[in-house]
Amino acid sequence: MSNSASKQTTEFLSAQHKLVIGGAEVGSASGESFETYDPAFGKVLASVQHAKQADVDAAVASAQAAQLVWQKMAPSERAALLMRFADLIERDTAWISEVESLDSGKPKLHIAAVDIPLAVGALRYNAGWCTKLAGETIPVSAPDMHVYTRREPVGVVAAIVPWNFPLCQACFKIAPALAAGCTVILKPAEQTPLSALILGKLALEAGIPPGVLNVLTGEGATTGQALVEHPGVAKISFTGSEEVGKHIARSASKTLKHVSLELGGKNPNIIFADCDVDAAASVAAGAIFFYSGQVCSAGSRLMVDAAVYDRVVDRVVSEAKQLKLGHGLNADTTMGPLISEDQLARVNGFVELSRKGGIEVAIGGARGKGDLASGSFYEPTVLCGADDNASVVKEEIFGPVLTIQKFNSLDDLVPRANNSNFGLAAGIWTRDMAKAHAAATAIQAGTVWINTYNQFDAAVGWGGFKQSGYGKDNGREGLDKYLQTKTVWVNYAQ
Ligand code: TXE
Repeated sequence: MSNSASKQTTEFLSAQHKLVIGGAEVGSASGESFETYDPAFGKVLASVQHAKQADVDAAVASAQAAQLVWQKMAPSERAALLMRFADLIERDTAWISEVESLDSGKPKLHIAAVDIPLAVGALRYNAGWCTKLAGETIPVSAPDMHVYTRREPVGVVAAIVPWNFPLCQACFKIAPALAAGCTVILKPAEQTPLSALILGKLALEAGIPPGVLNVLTGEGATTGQALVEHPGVAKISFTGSEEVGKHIARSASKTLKHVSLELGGKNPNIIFADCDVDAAASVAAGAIFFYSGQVCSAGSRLMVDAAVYDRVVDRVVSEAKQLKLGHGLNADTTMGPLISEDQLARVNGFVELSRKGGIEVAIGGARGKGDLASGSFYEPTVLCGADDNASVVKEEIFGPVLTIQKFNSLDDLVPRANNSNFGLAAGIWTRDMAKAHAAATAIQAGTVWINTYNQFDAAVGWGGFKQSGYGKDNGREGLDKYLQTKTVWVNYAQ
């Protein structure tokens, strides 16, 4: 562990980490555990429990029991508890950011500035909904009938989250689920289990009743799969890979669970010649290199009007040169390591394939040098001249690798921008608002940013089209998926 970690972080890491089930911290029934690493240099951070079927059974039973209490609690009281939960996360921003940085590799300062405010914002936004989950009355043809609807929680939710935004992805799912009156079993990624355990404890400190938020650390194929198959789980809310998302949809269909999937993206970021080109190019660099490109919304395909192509390439390359690769706890680090050596090998594999295919590497294309050479660091990389069917243009690399391509007109651009199985997000840069809206309408993506990129807000739905998945996180739509509607018919002539 880095020397710059605080006392609180050091104490947390050296504590015994257990599962959170029914308000208690318990060891796994099998006694099995696994280690989590600082991805920078692979140093062991902590050992956590490996939850298996018996632990999943216990967590589901506790969530089902707590469901009755939570669902019946006065909505204003539920709201107050979610607000308190948010306050506690905010209170602990400094050391939670350190733990999350050590576990995920991302810069501590980014976590404090981005991840934690998004997590806290999700809880506060959804707290506001607790008191507003109204049904409706429906006029019907039959005489003397009063028909009304109730918005009820779907039941126990399994929130399965990835390693790239462990804390805030968890809150994007926990917050609306709890606001809707559901209880939750949170399964963090095996690479980043620590912040989920902190969330489990803070929820209890906030006064959220035991069993309402349970945390099971473990692997996807065991813990995750057991949750997906468990008949007591009503809904799976998943963010992760396309492959696992499809597998979960198939498995969950056996017990007809509700499923929402946020899978990856290969997002076009489009620069027209009539925009503020330098500003666009500078944001475009941030759009790919933020968290080393391990972001589903990464602007990984930069498509540039031929008239300003050279200028944009120069500017993006110069932005890449200014990034400071380093350990996430260092205050001057602007880009941390990749999550693992495996991820680095995958990213480098794409780049090597491009090199062999004659694609120009304008900058980067190698692992970090000097002191960083023994860690999972990868240089910010810009590839120019790839054709539309190159694997680096088609596939989600999940690393700091940007392709820059030219286009000649809106008509040329749109089919190429849409030439992807994914449809998560897109960026459009132009001062011509008619063109901006025409492009926004034509692009197949769940989110389109115009003259900006990577904007998120708890009030705004987030989720993809096509094979980027279905169901939104955040916003009203993000809440609706944790609710089901019951219709009640009353014969008032009786
Ligand atoms: O994802 P997985 P991985 C993409 C990105 C990345 C690739 C692989 O391209 O390179 O996926 O990442 C749990 N039943 N994204 O392997 O395996 C797992 O334990 C239930 C994009 O890390 O999908 C973890 O908690 N759960 C993405 C979560 O699924 C299972 C973010 C994600 O892991 C399971 C992450 C199973 N059978 C990766 N198997 C995004 N949309 O942001 C695994 N899991």
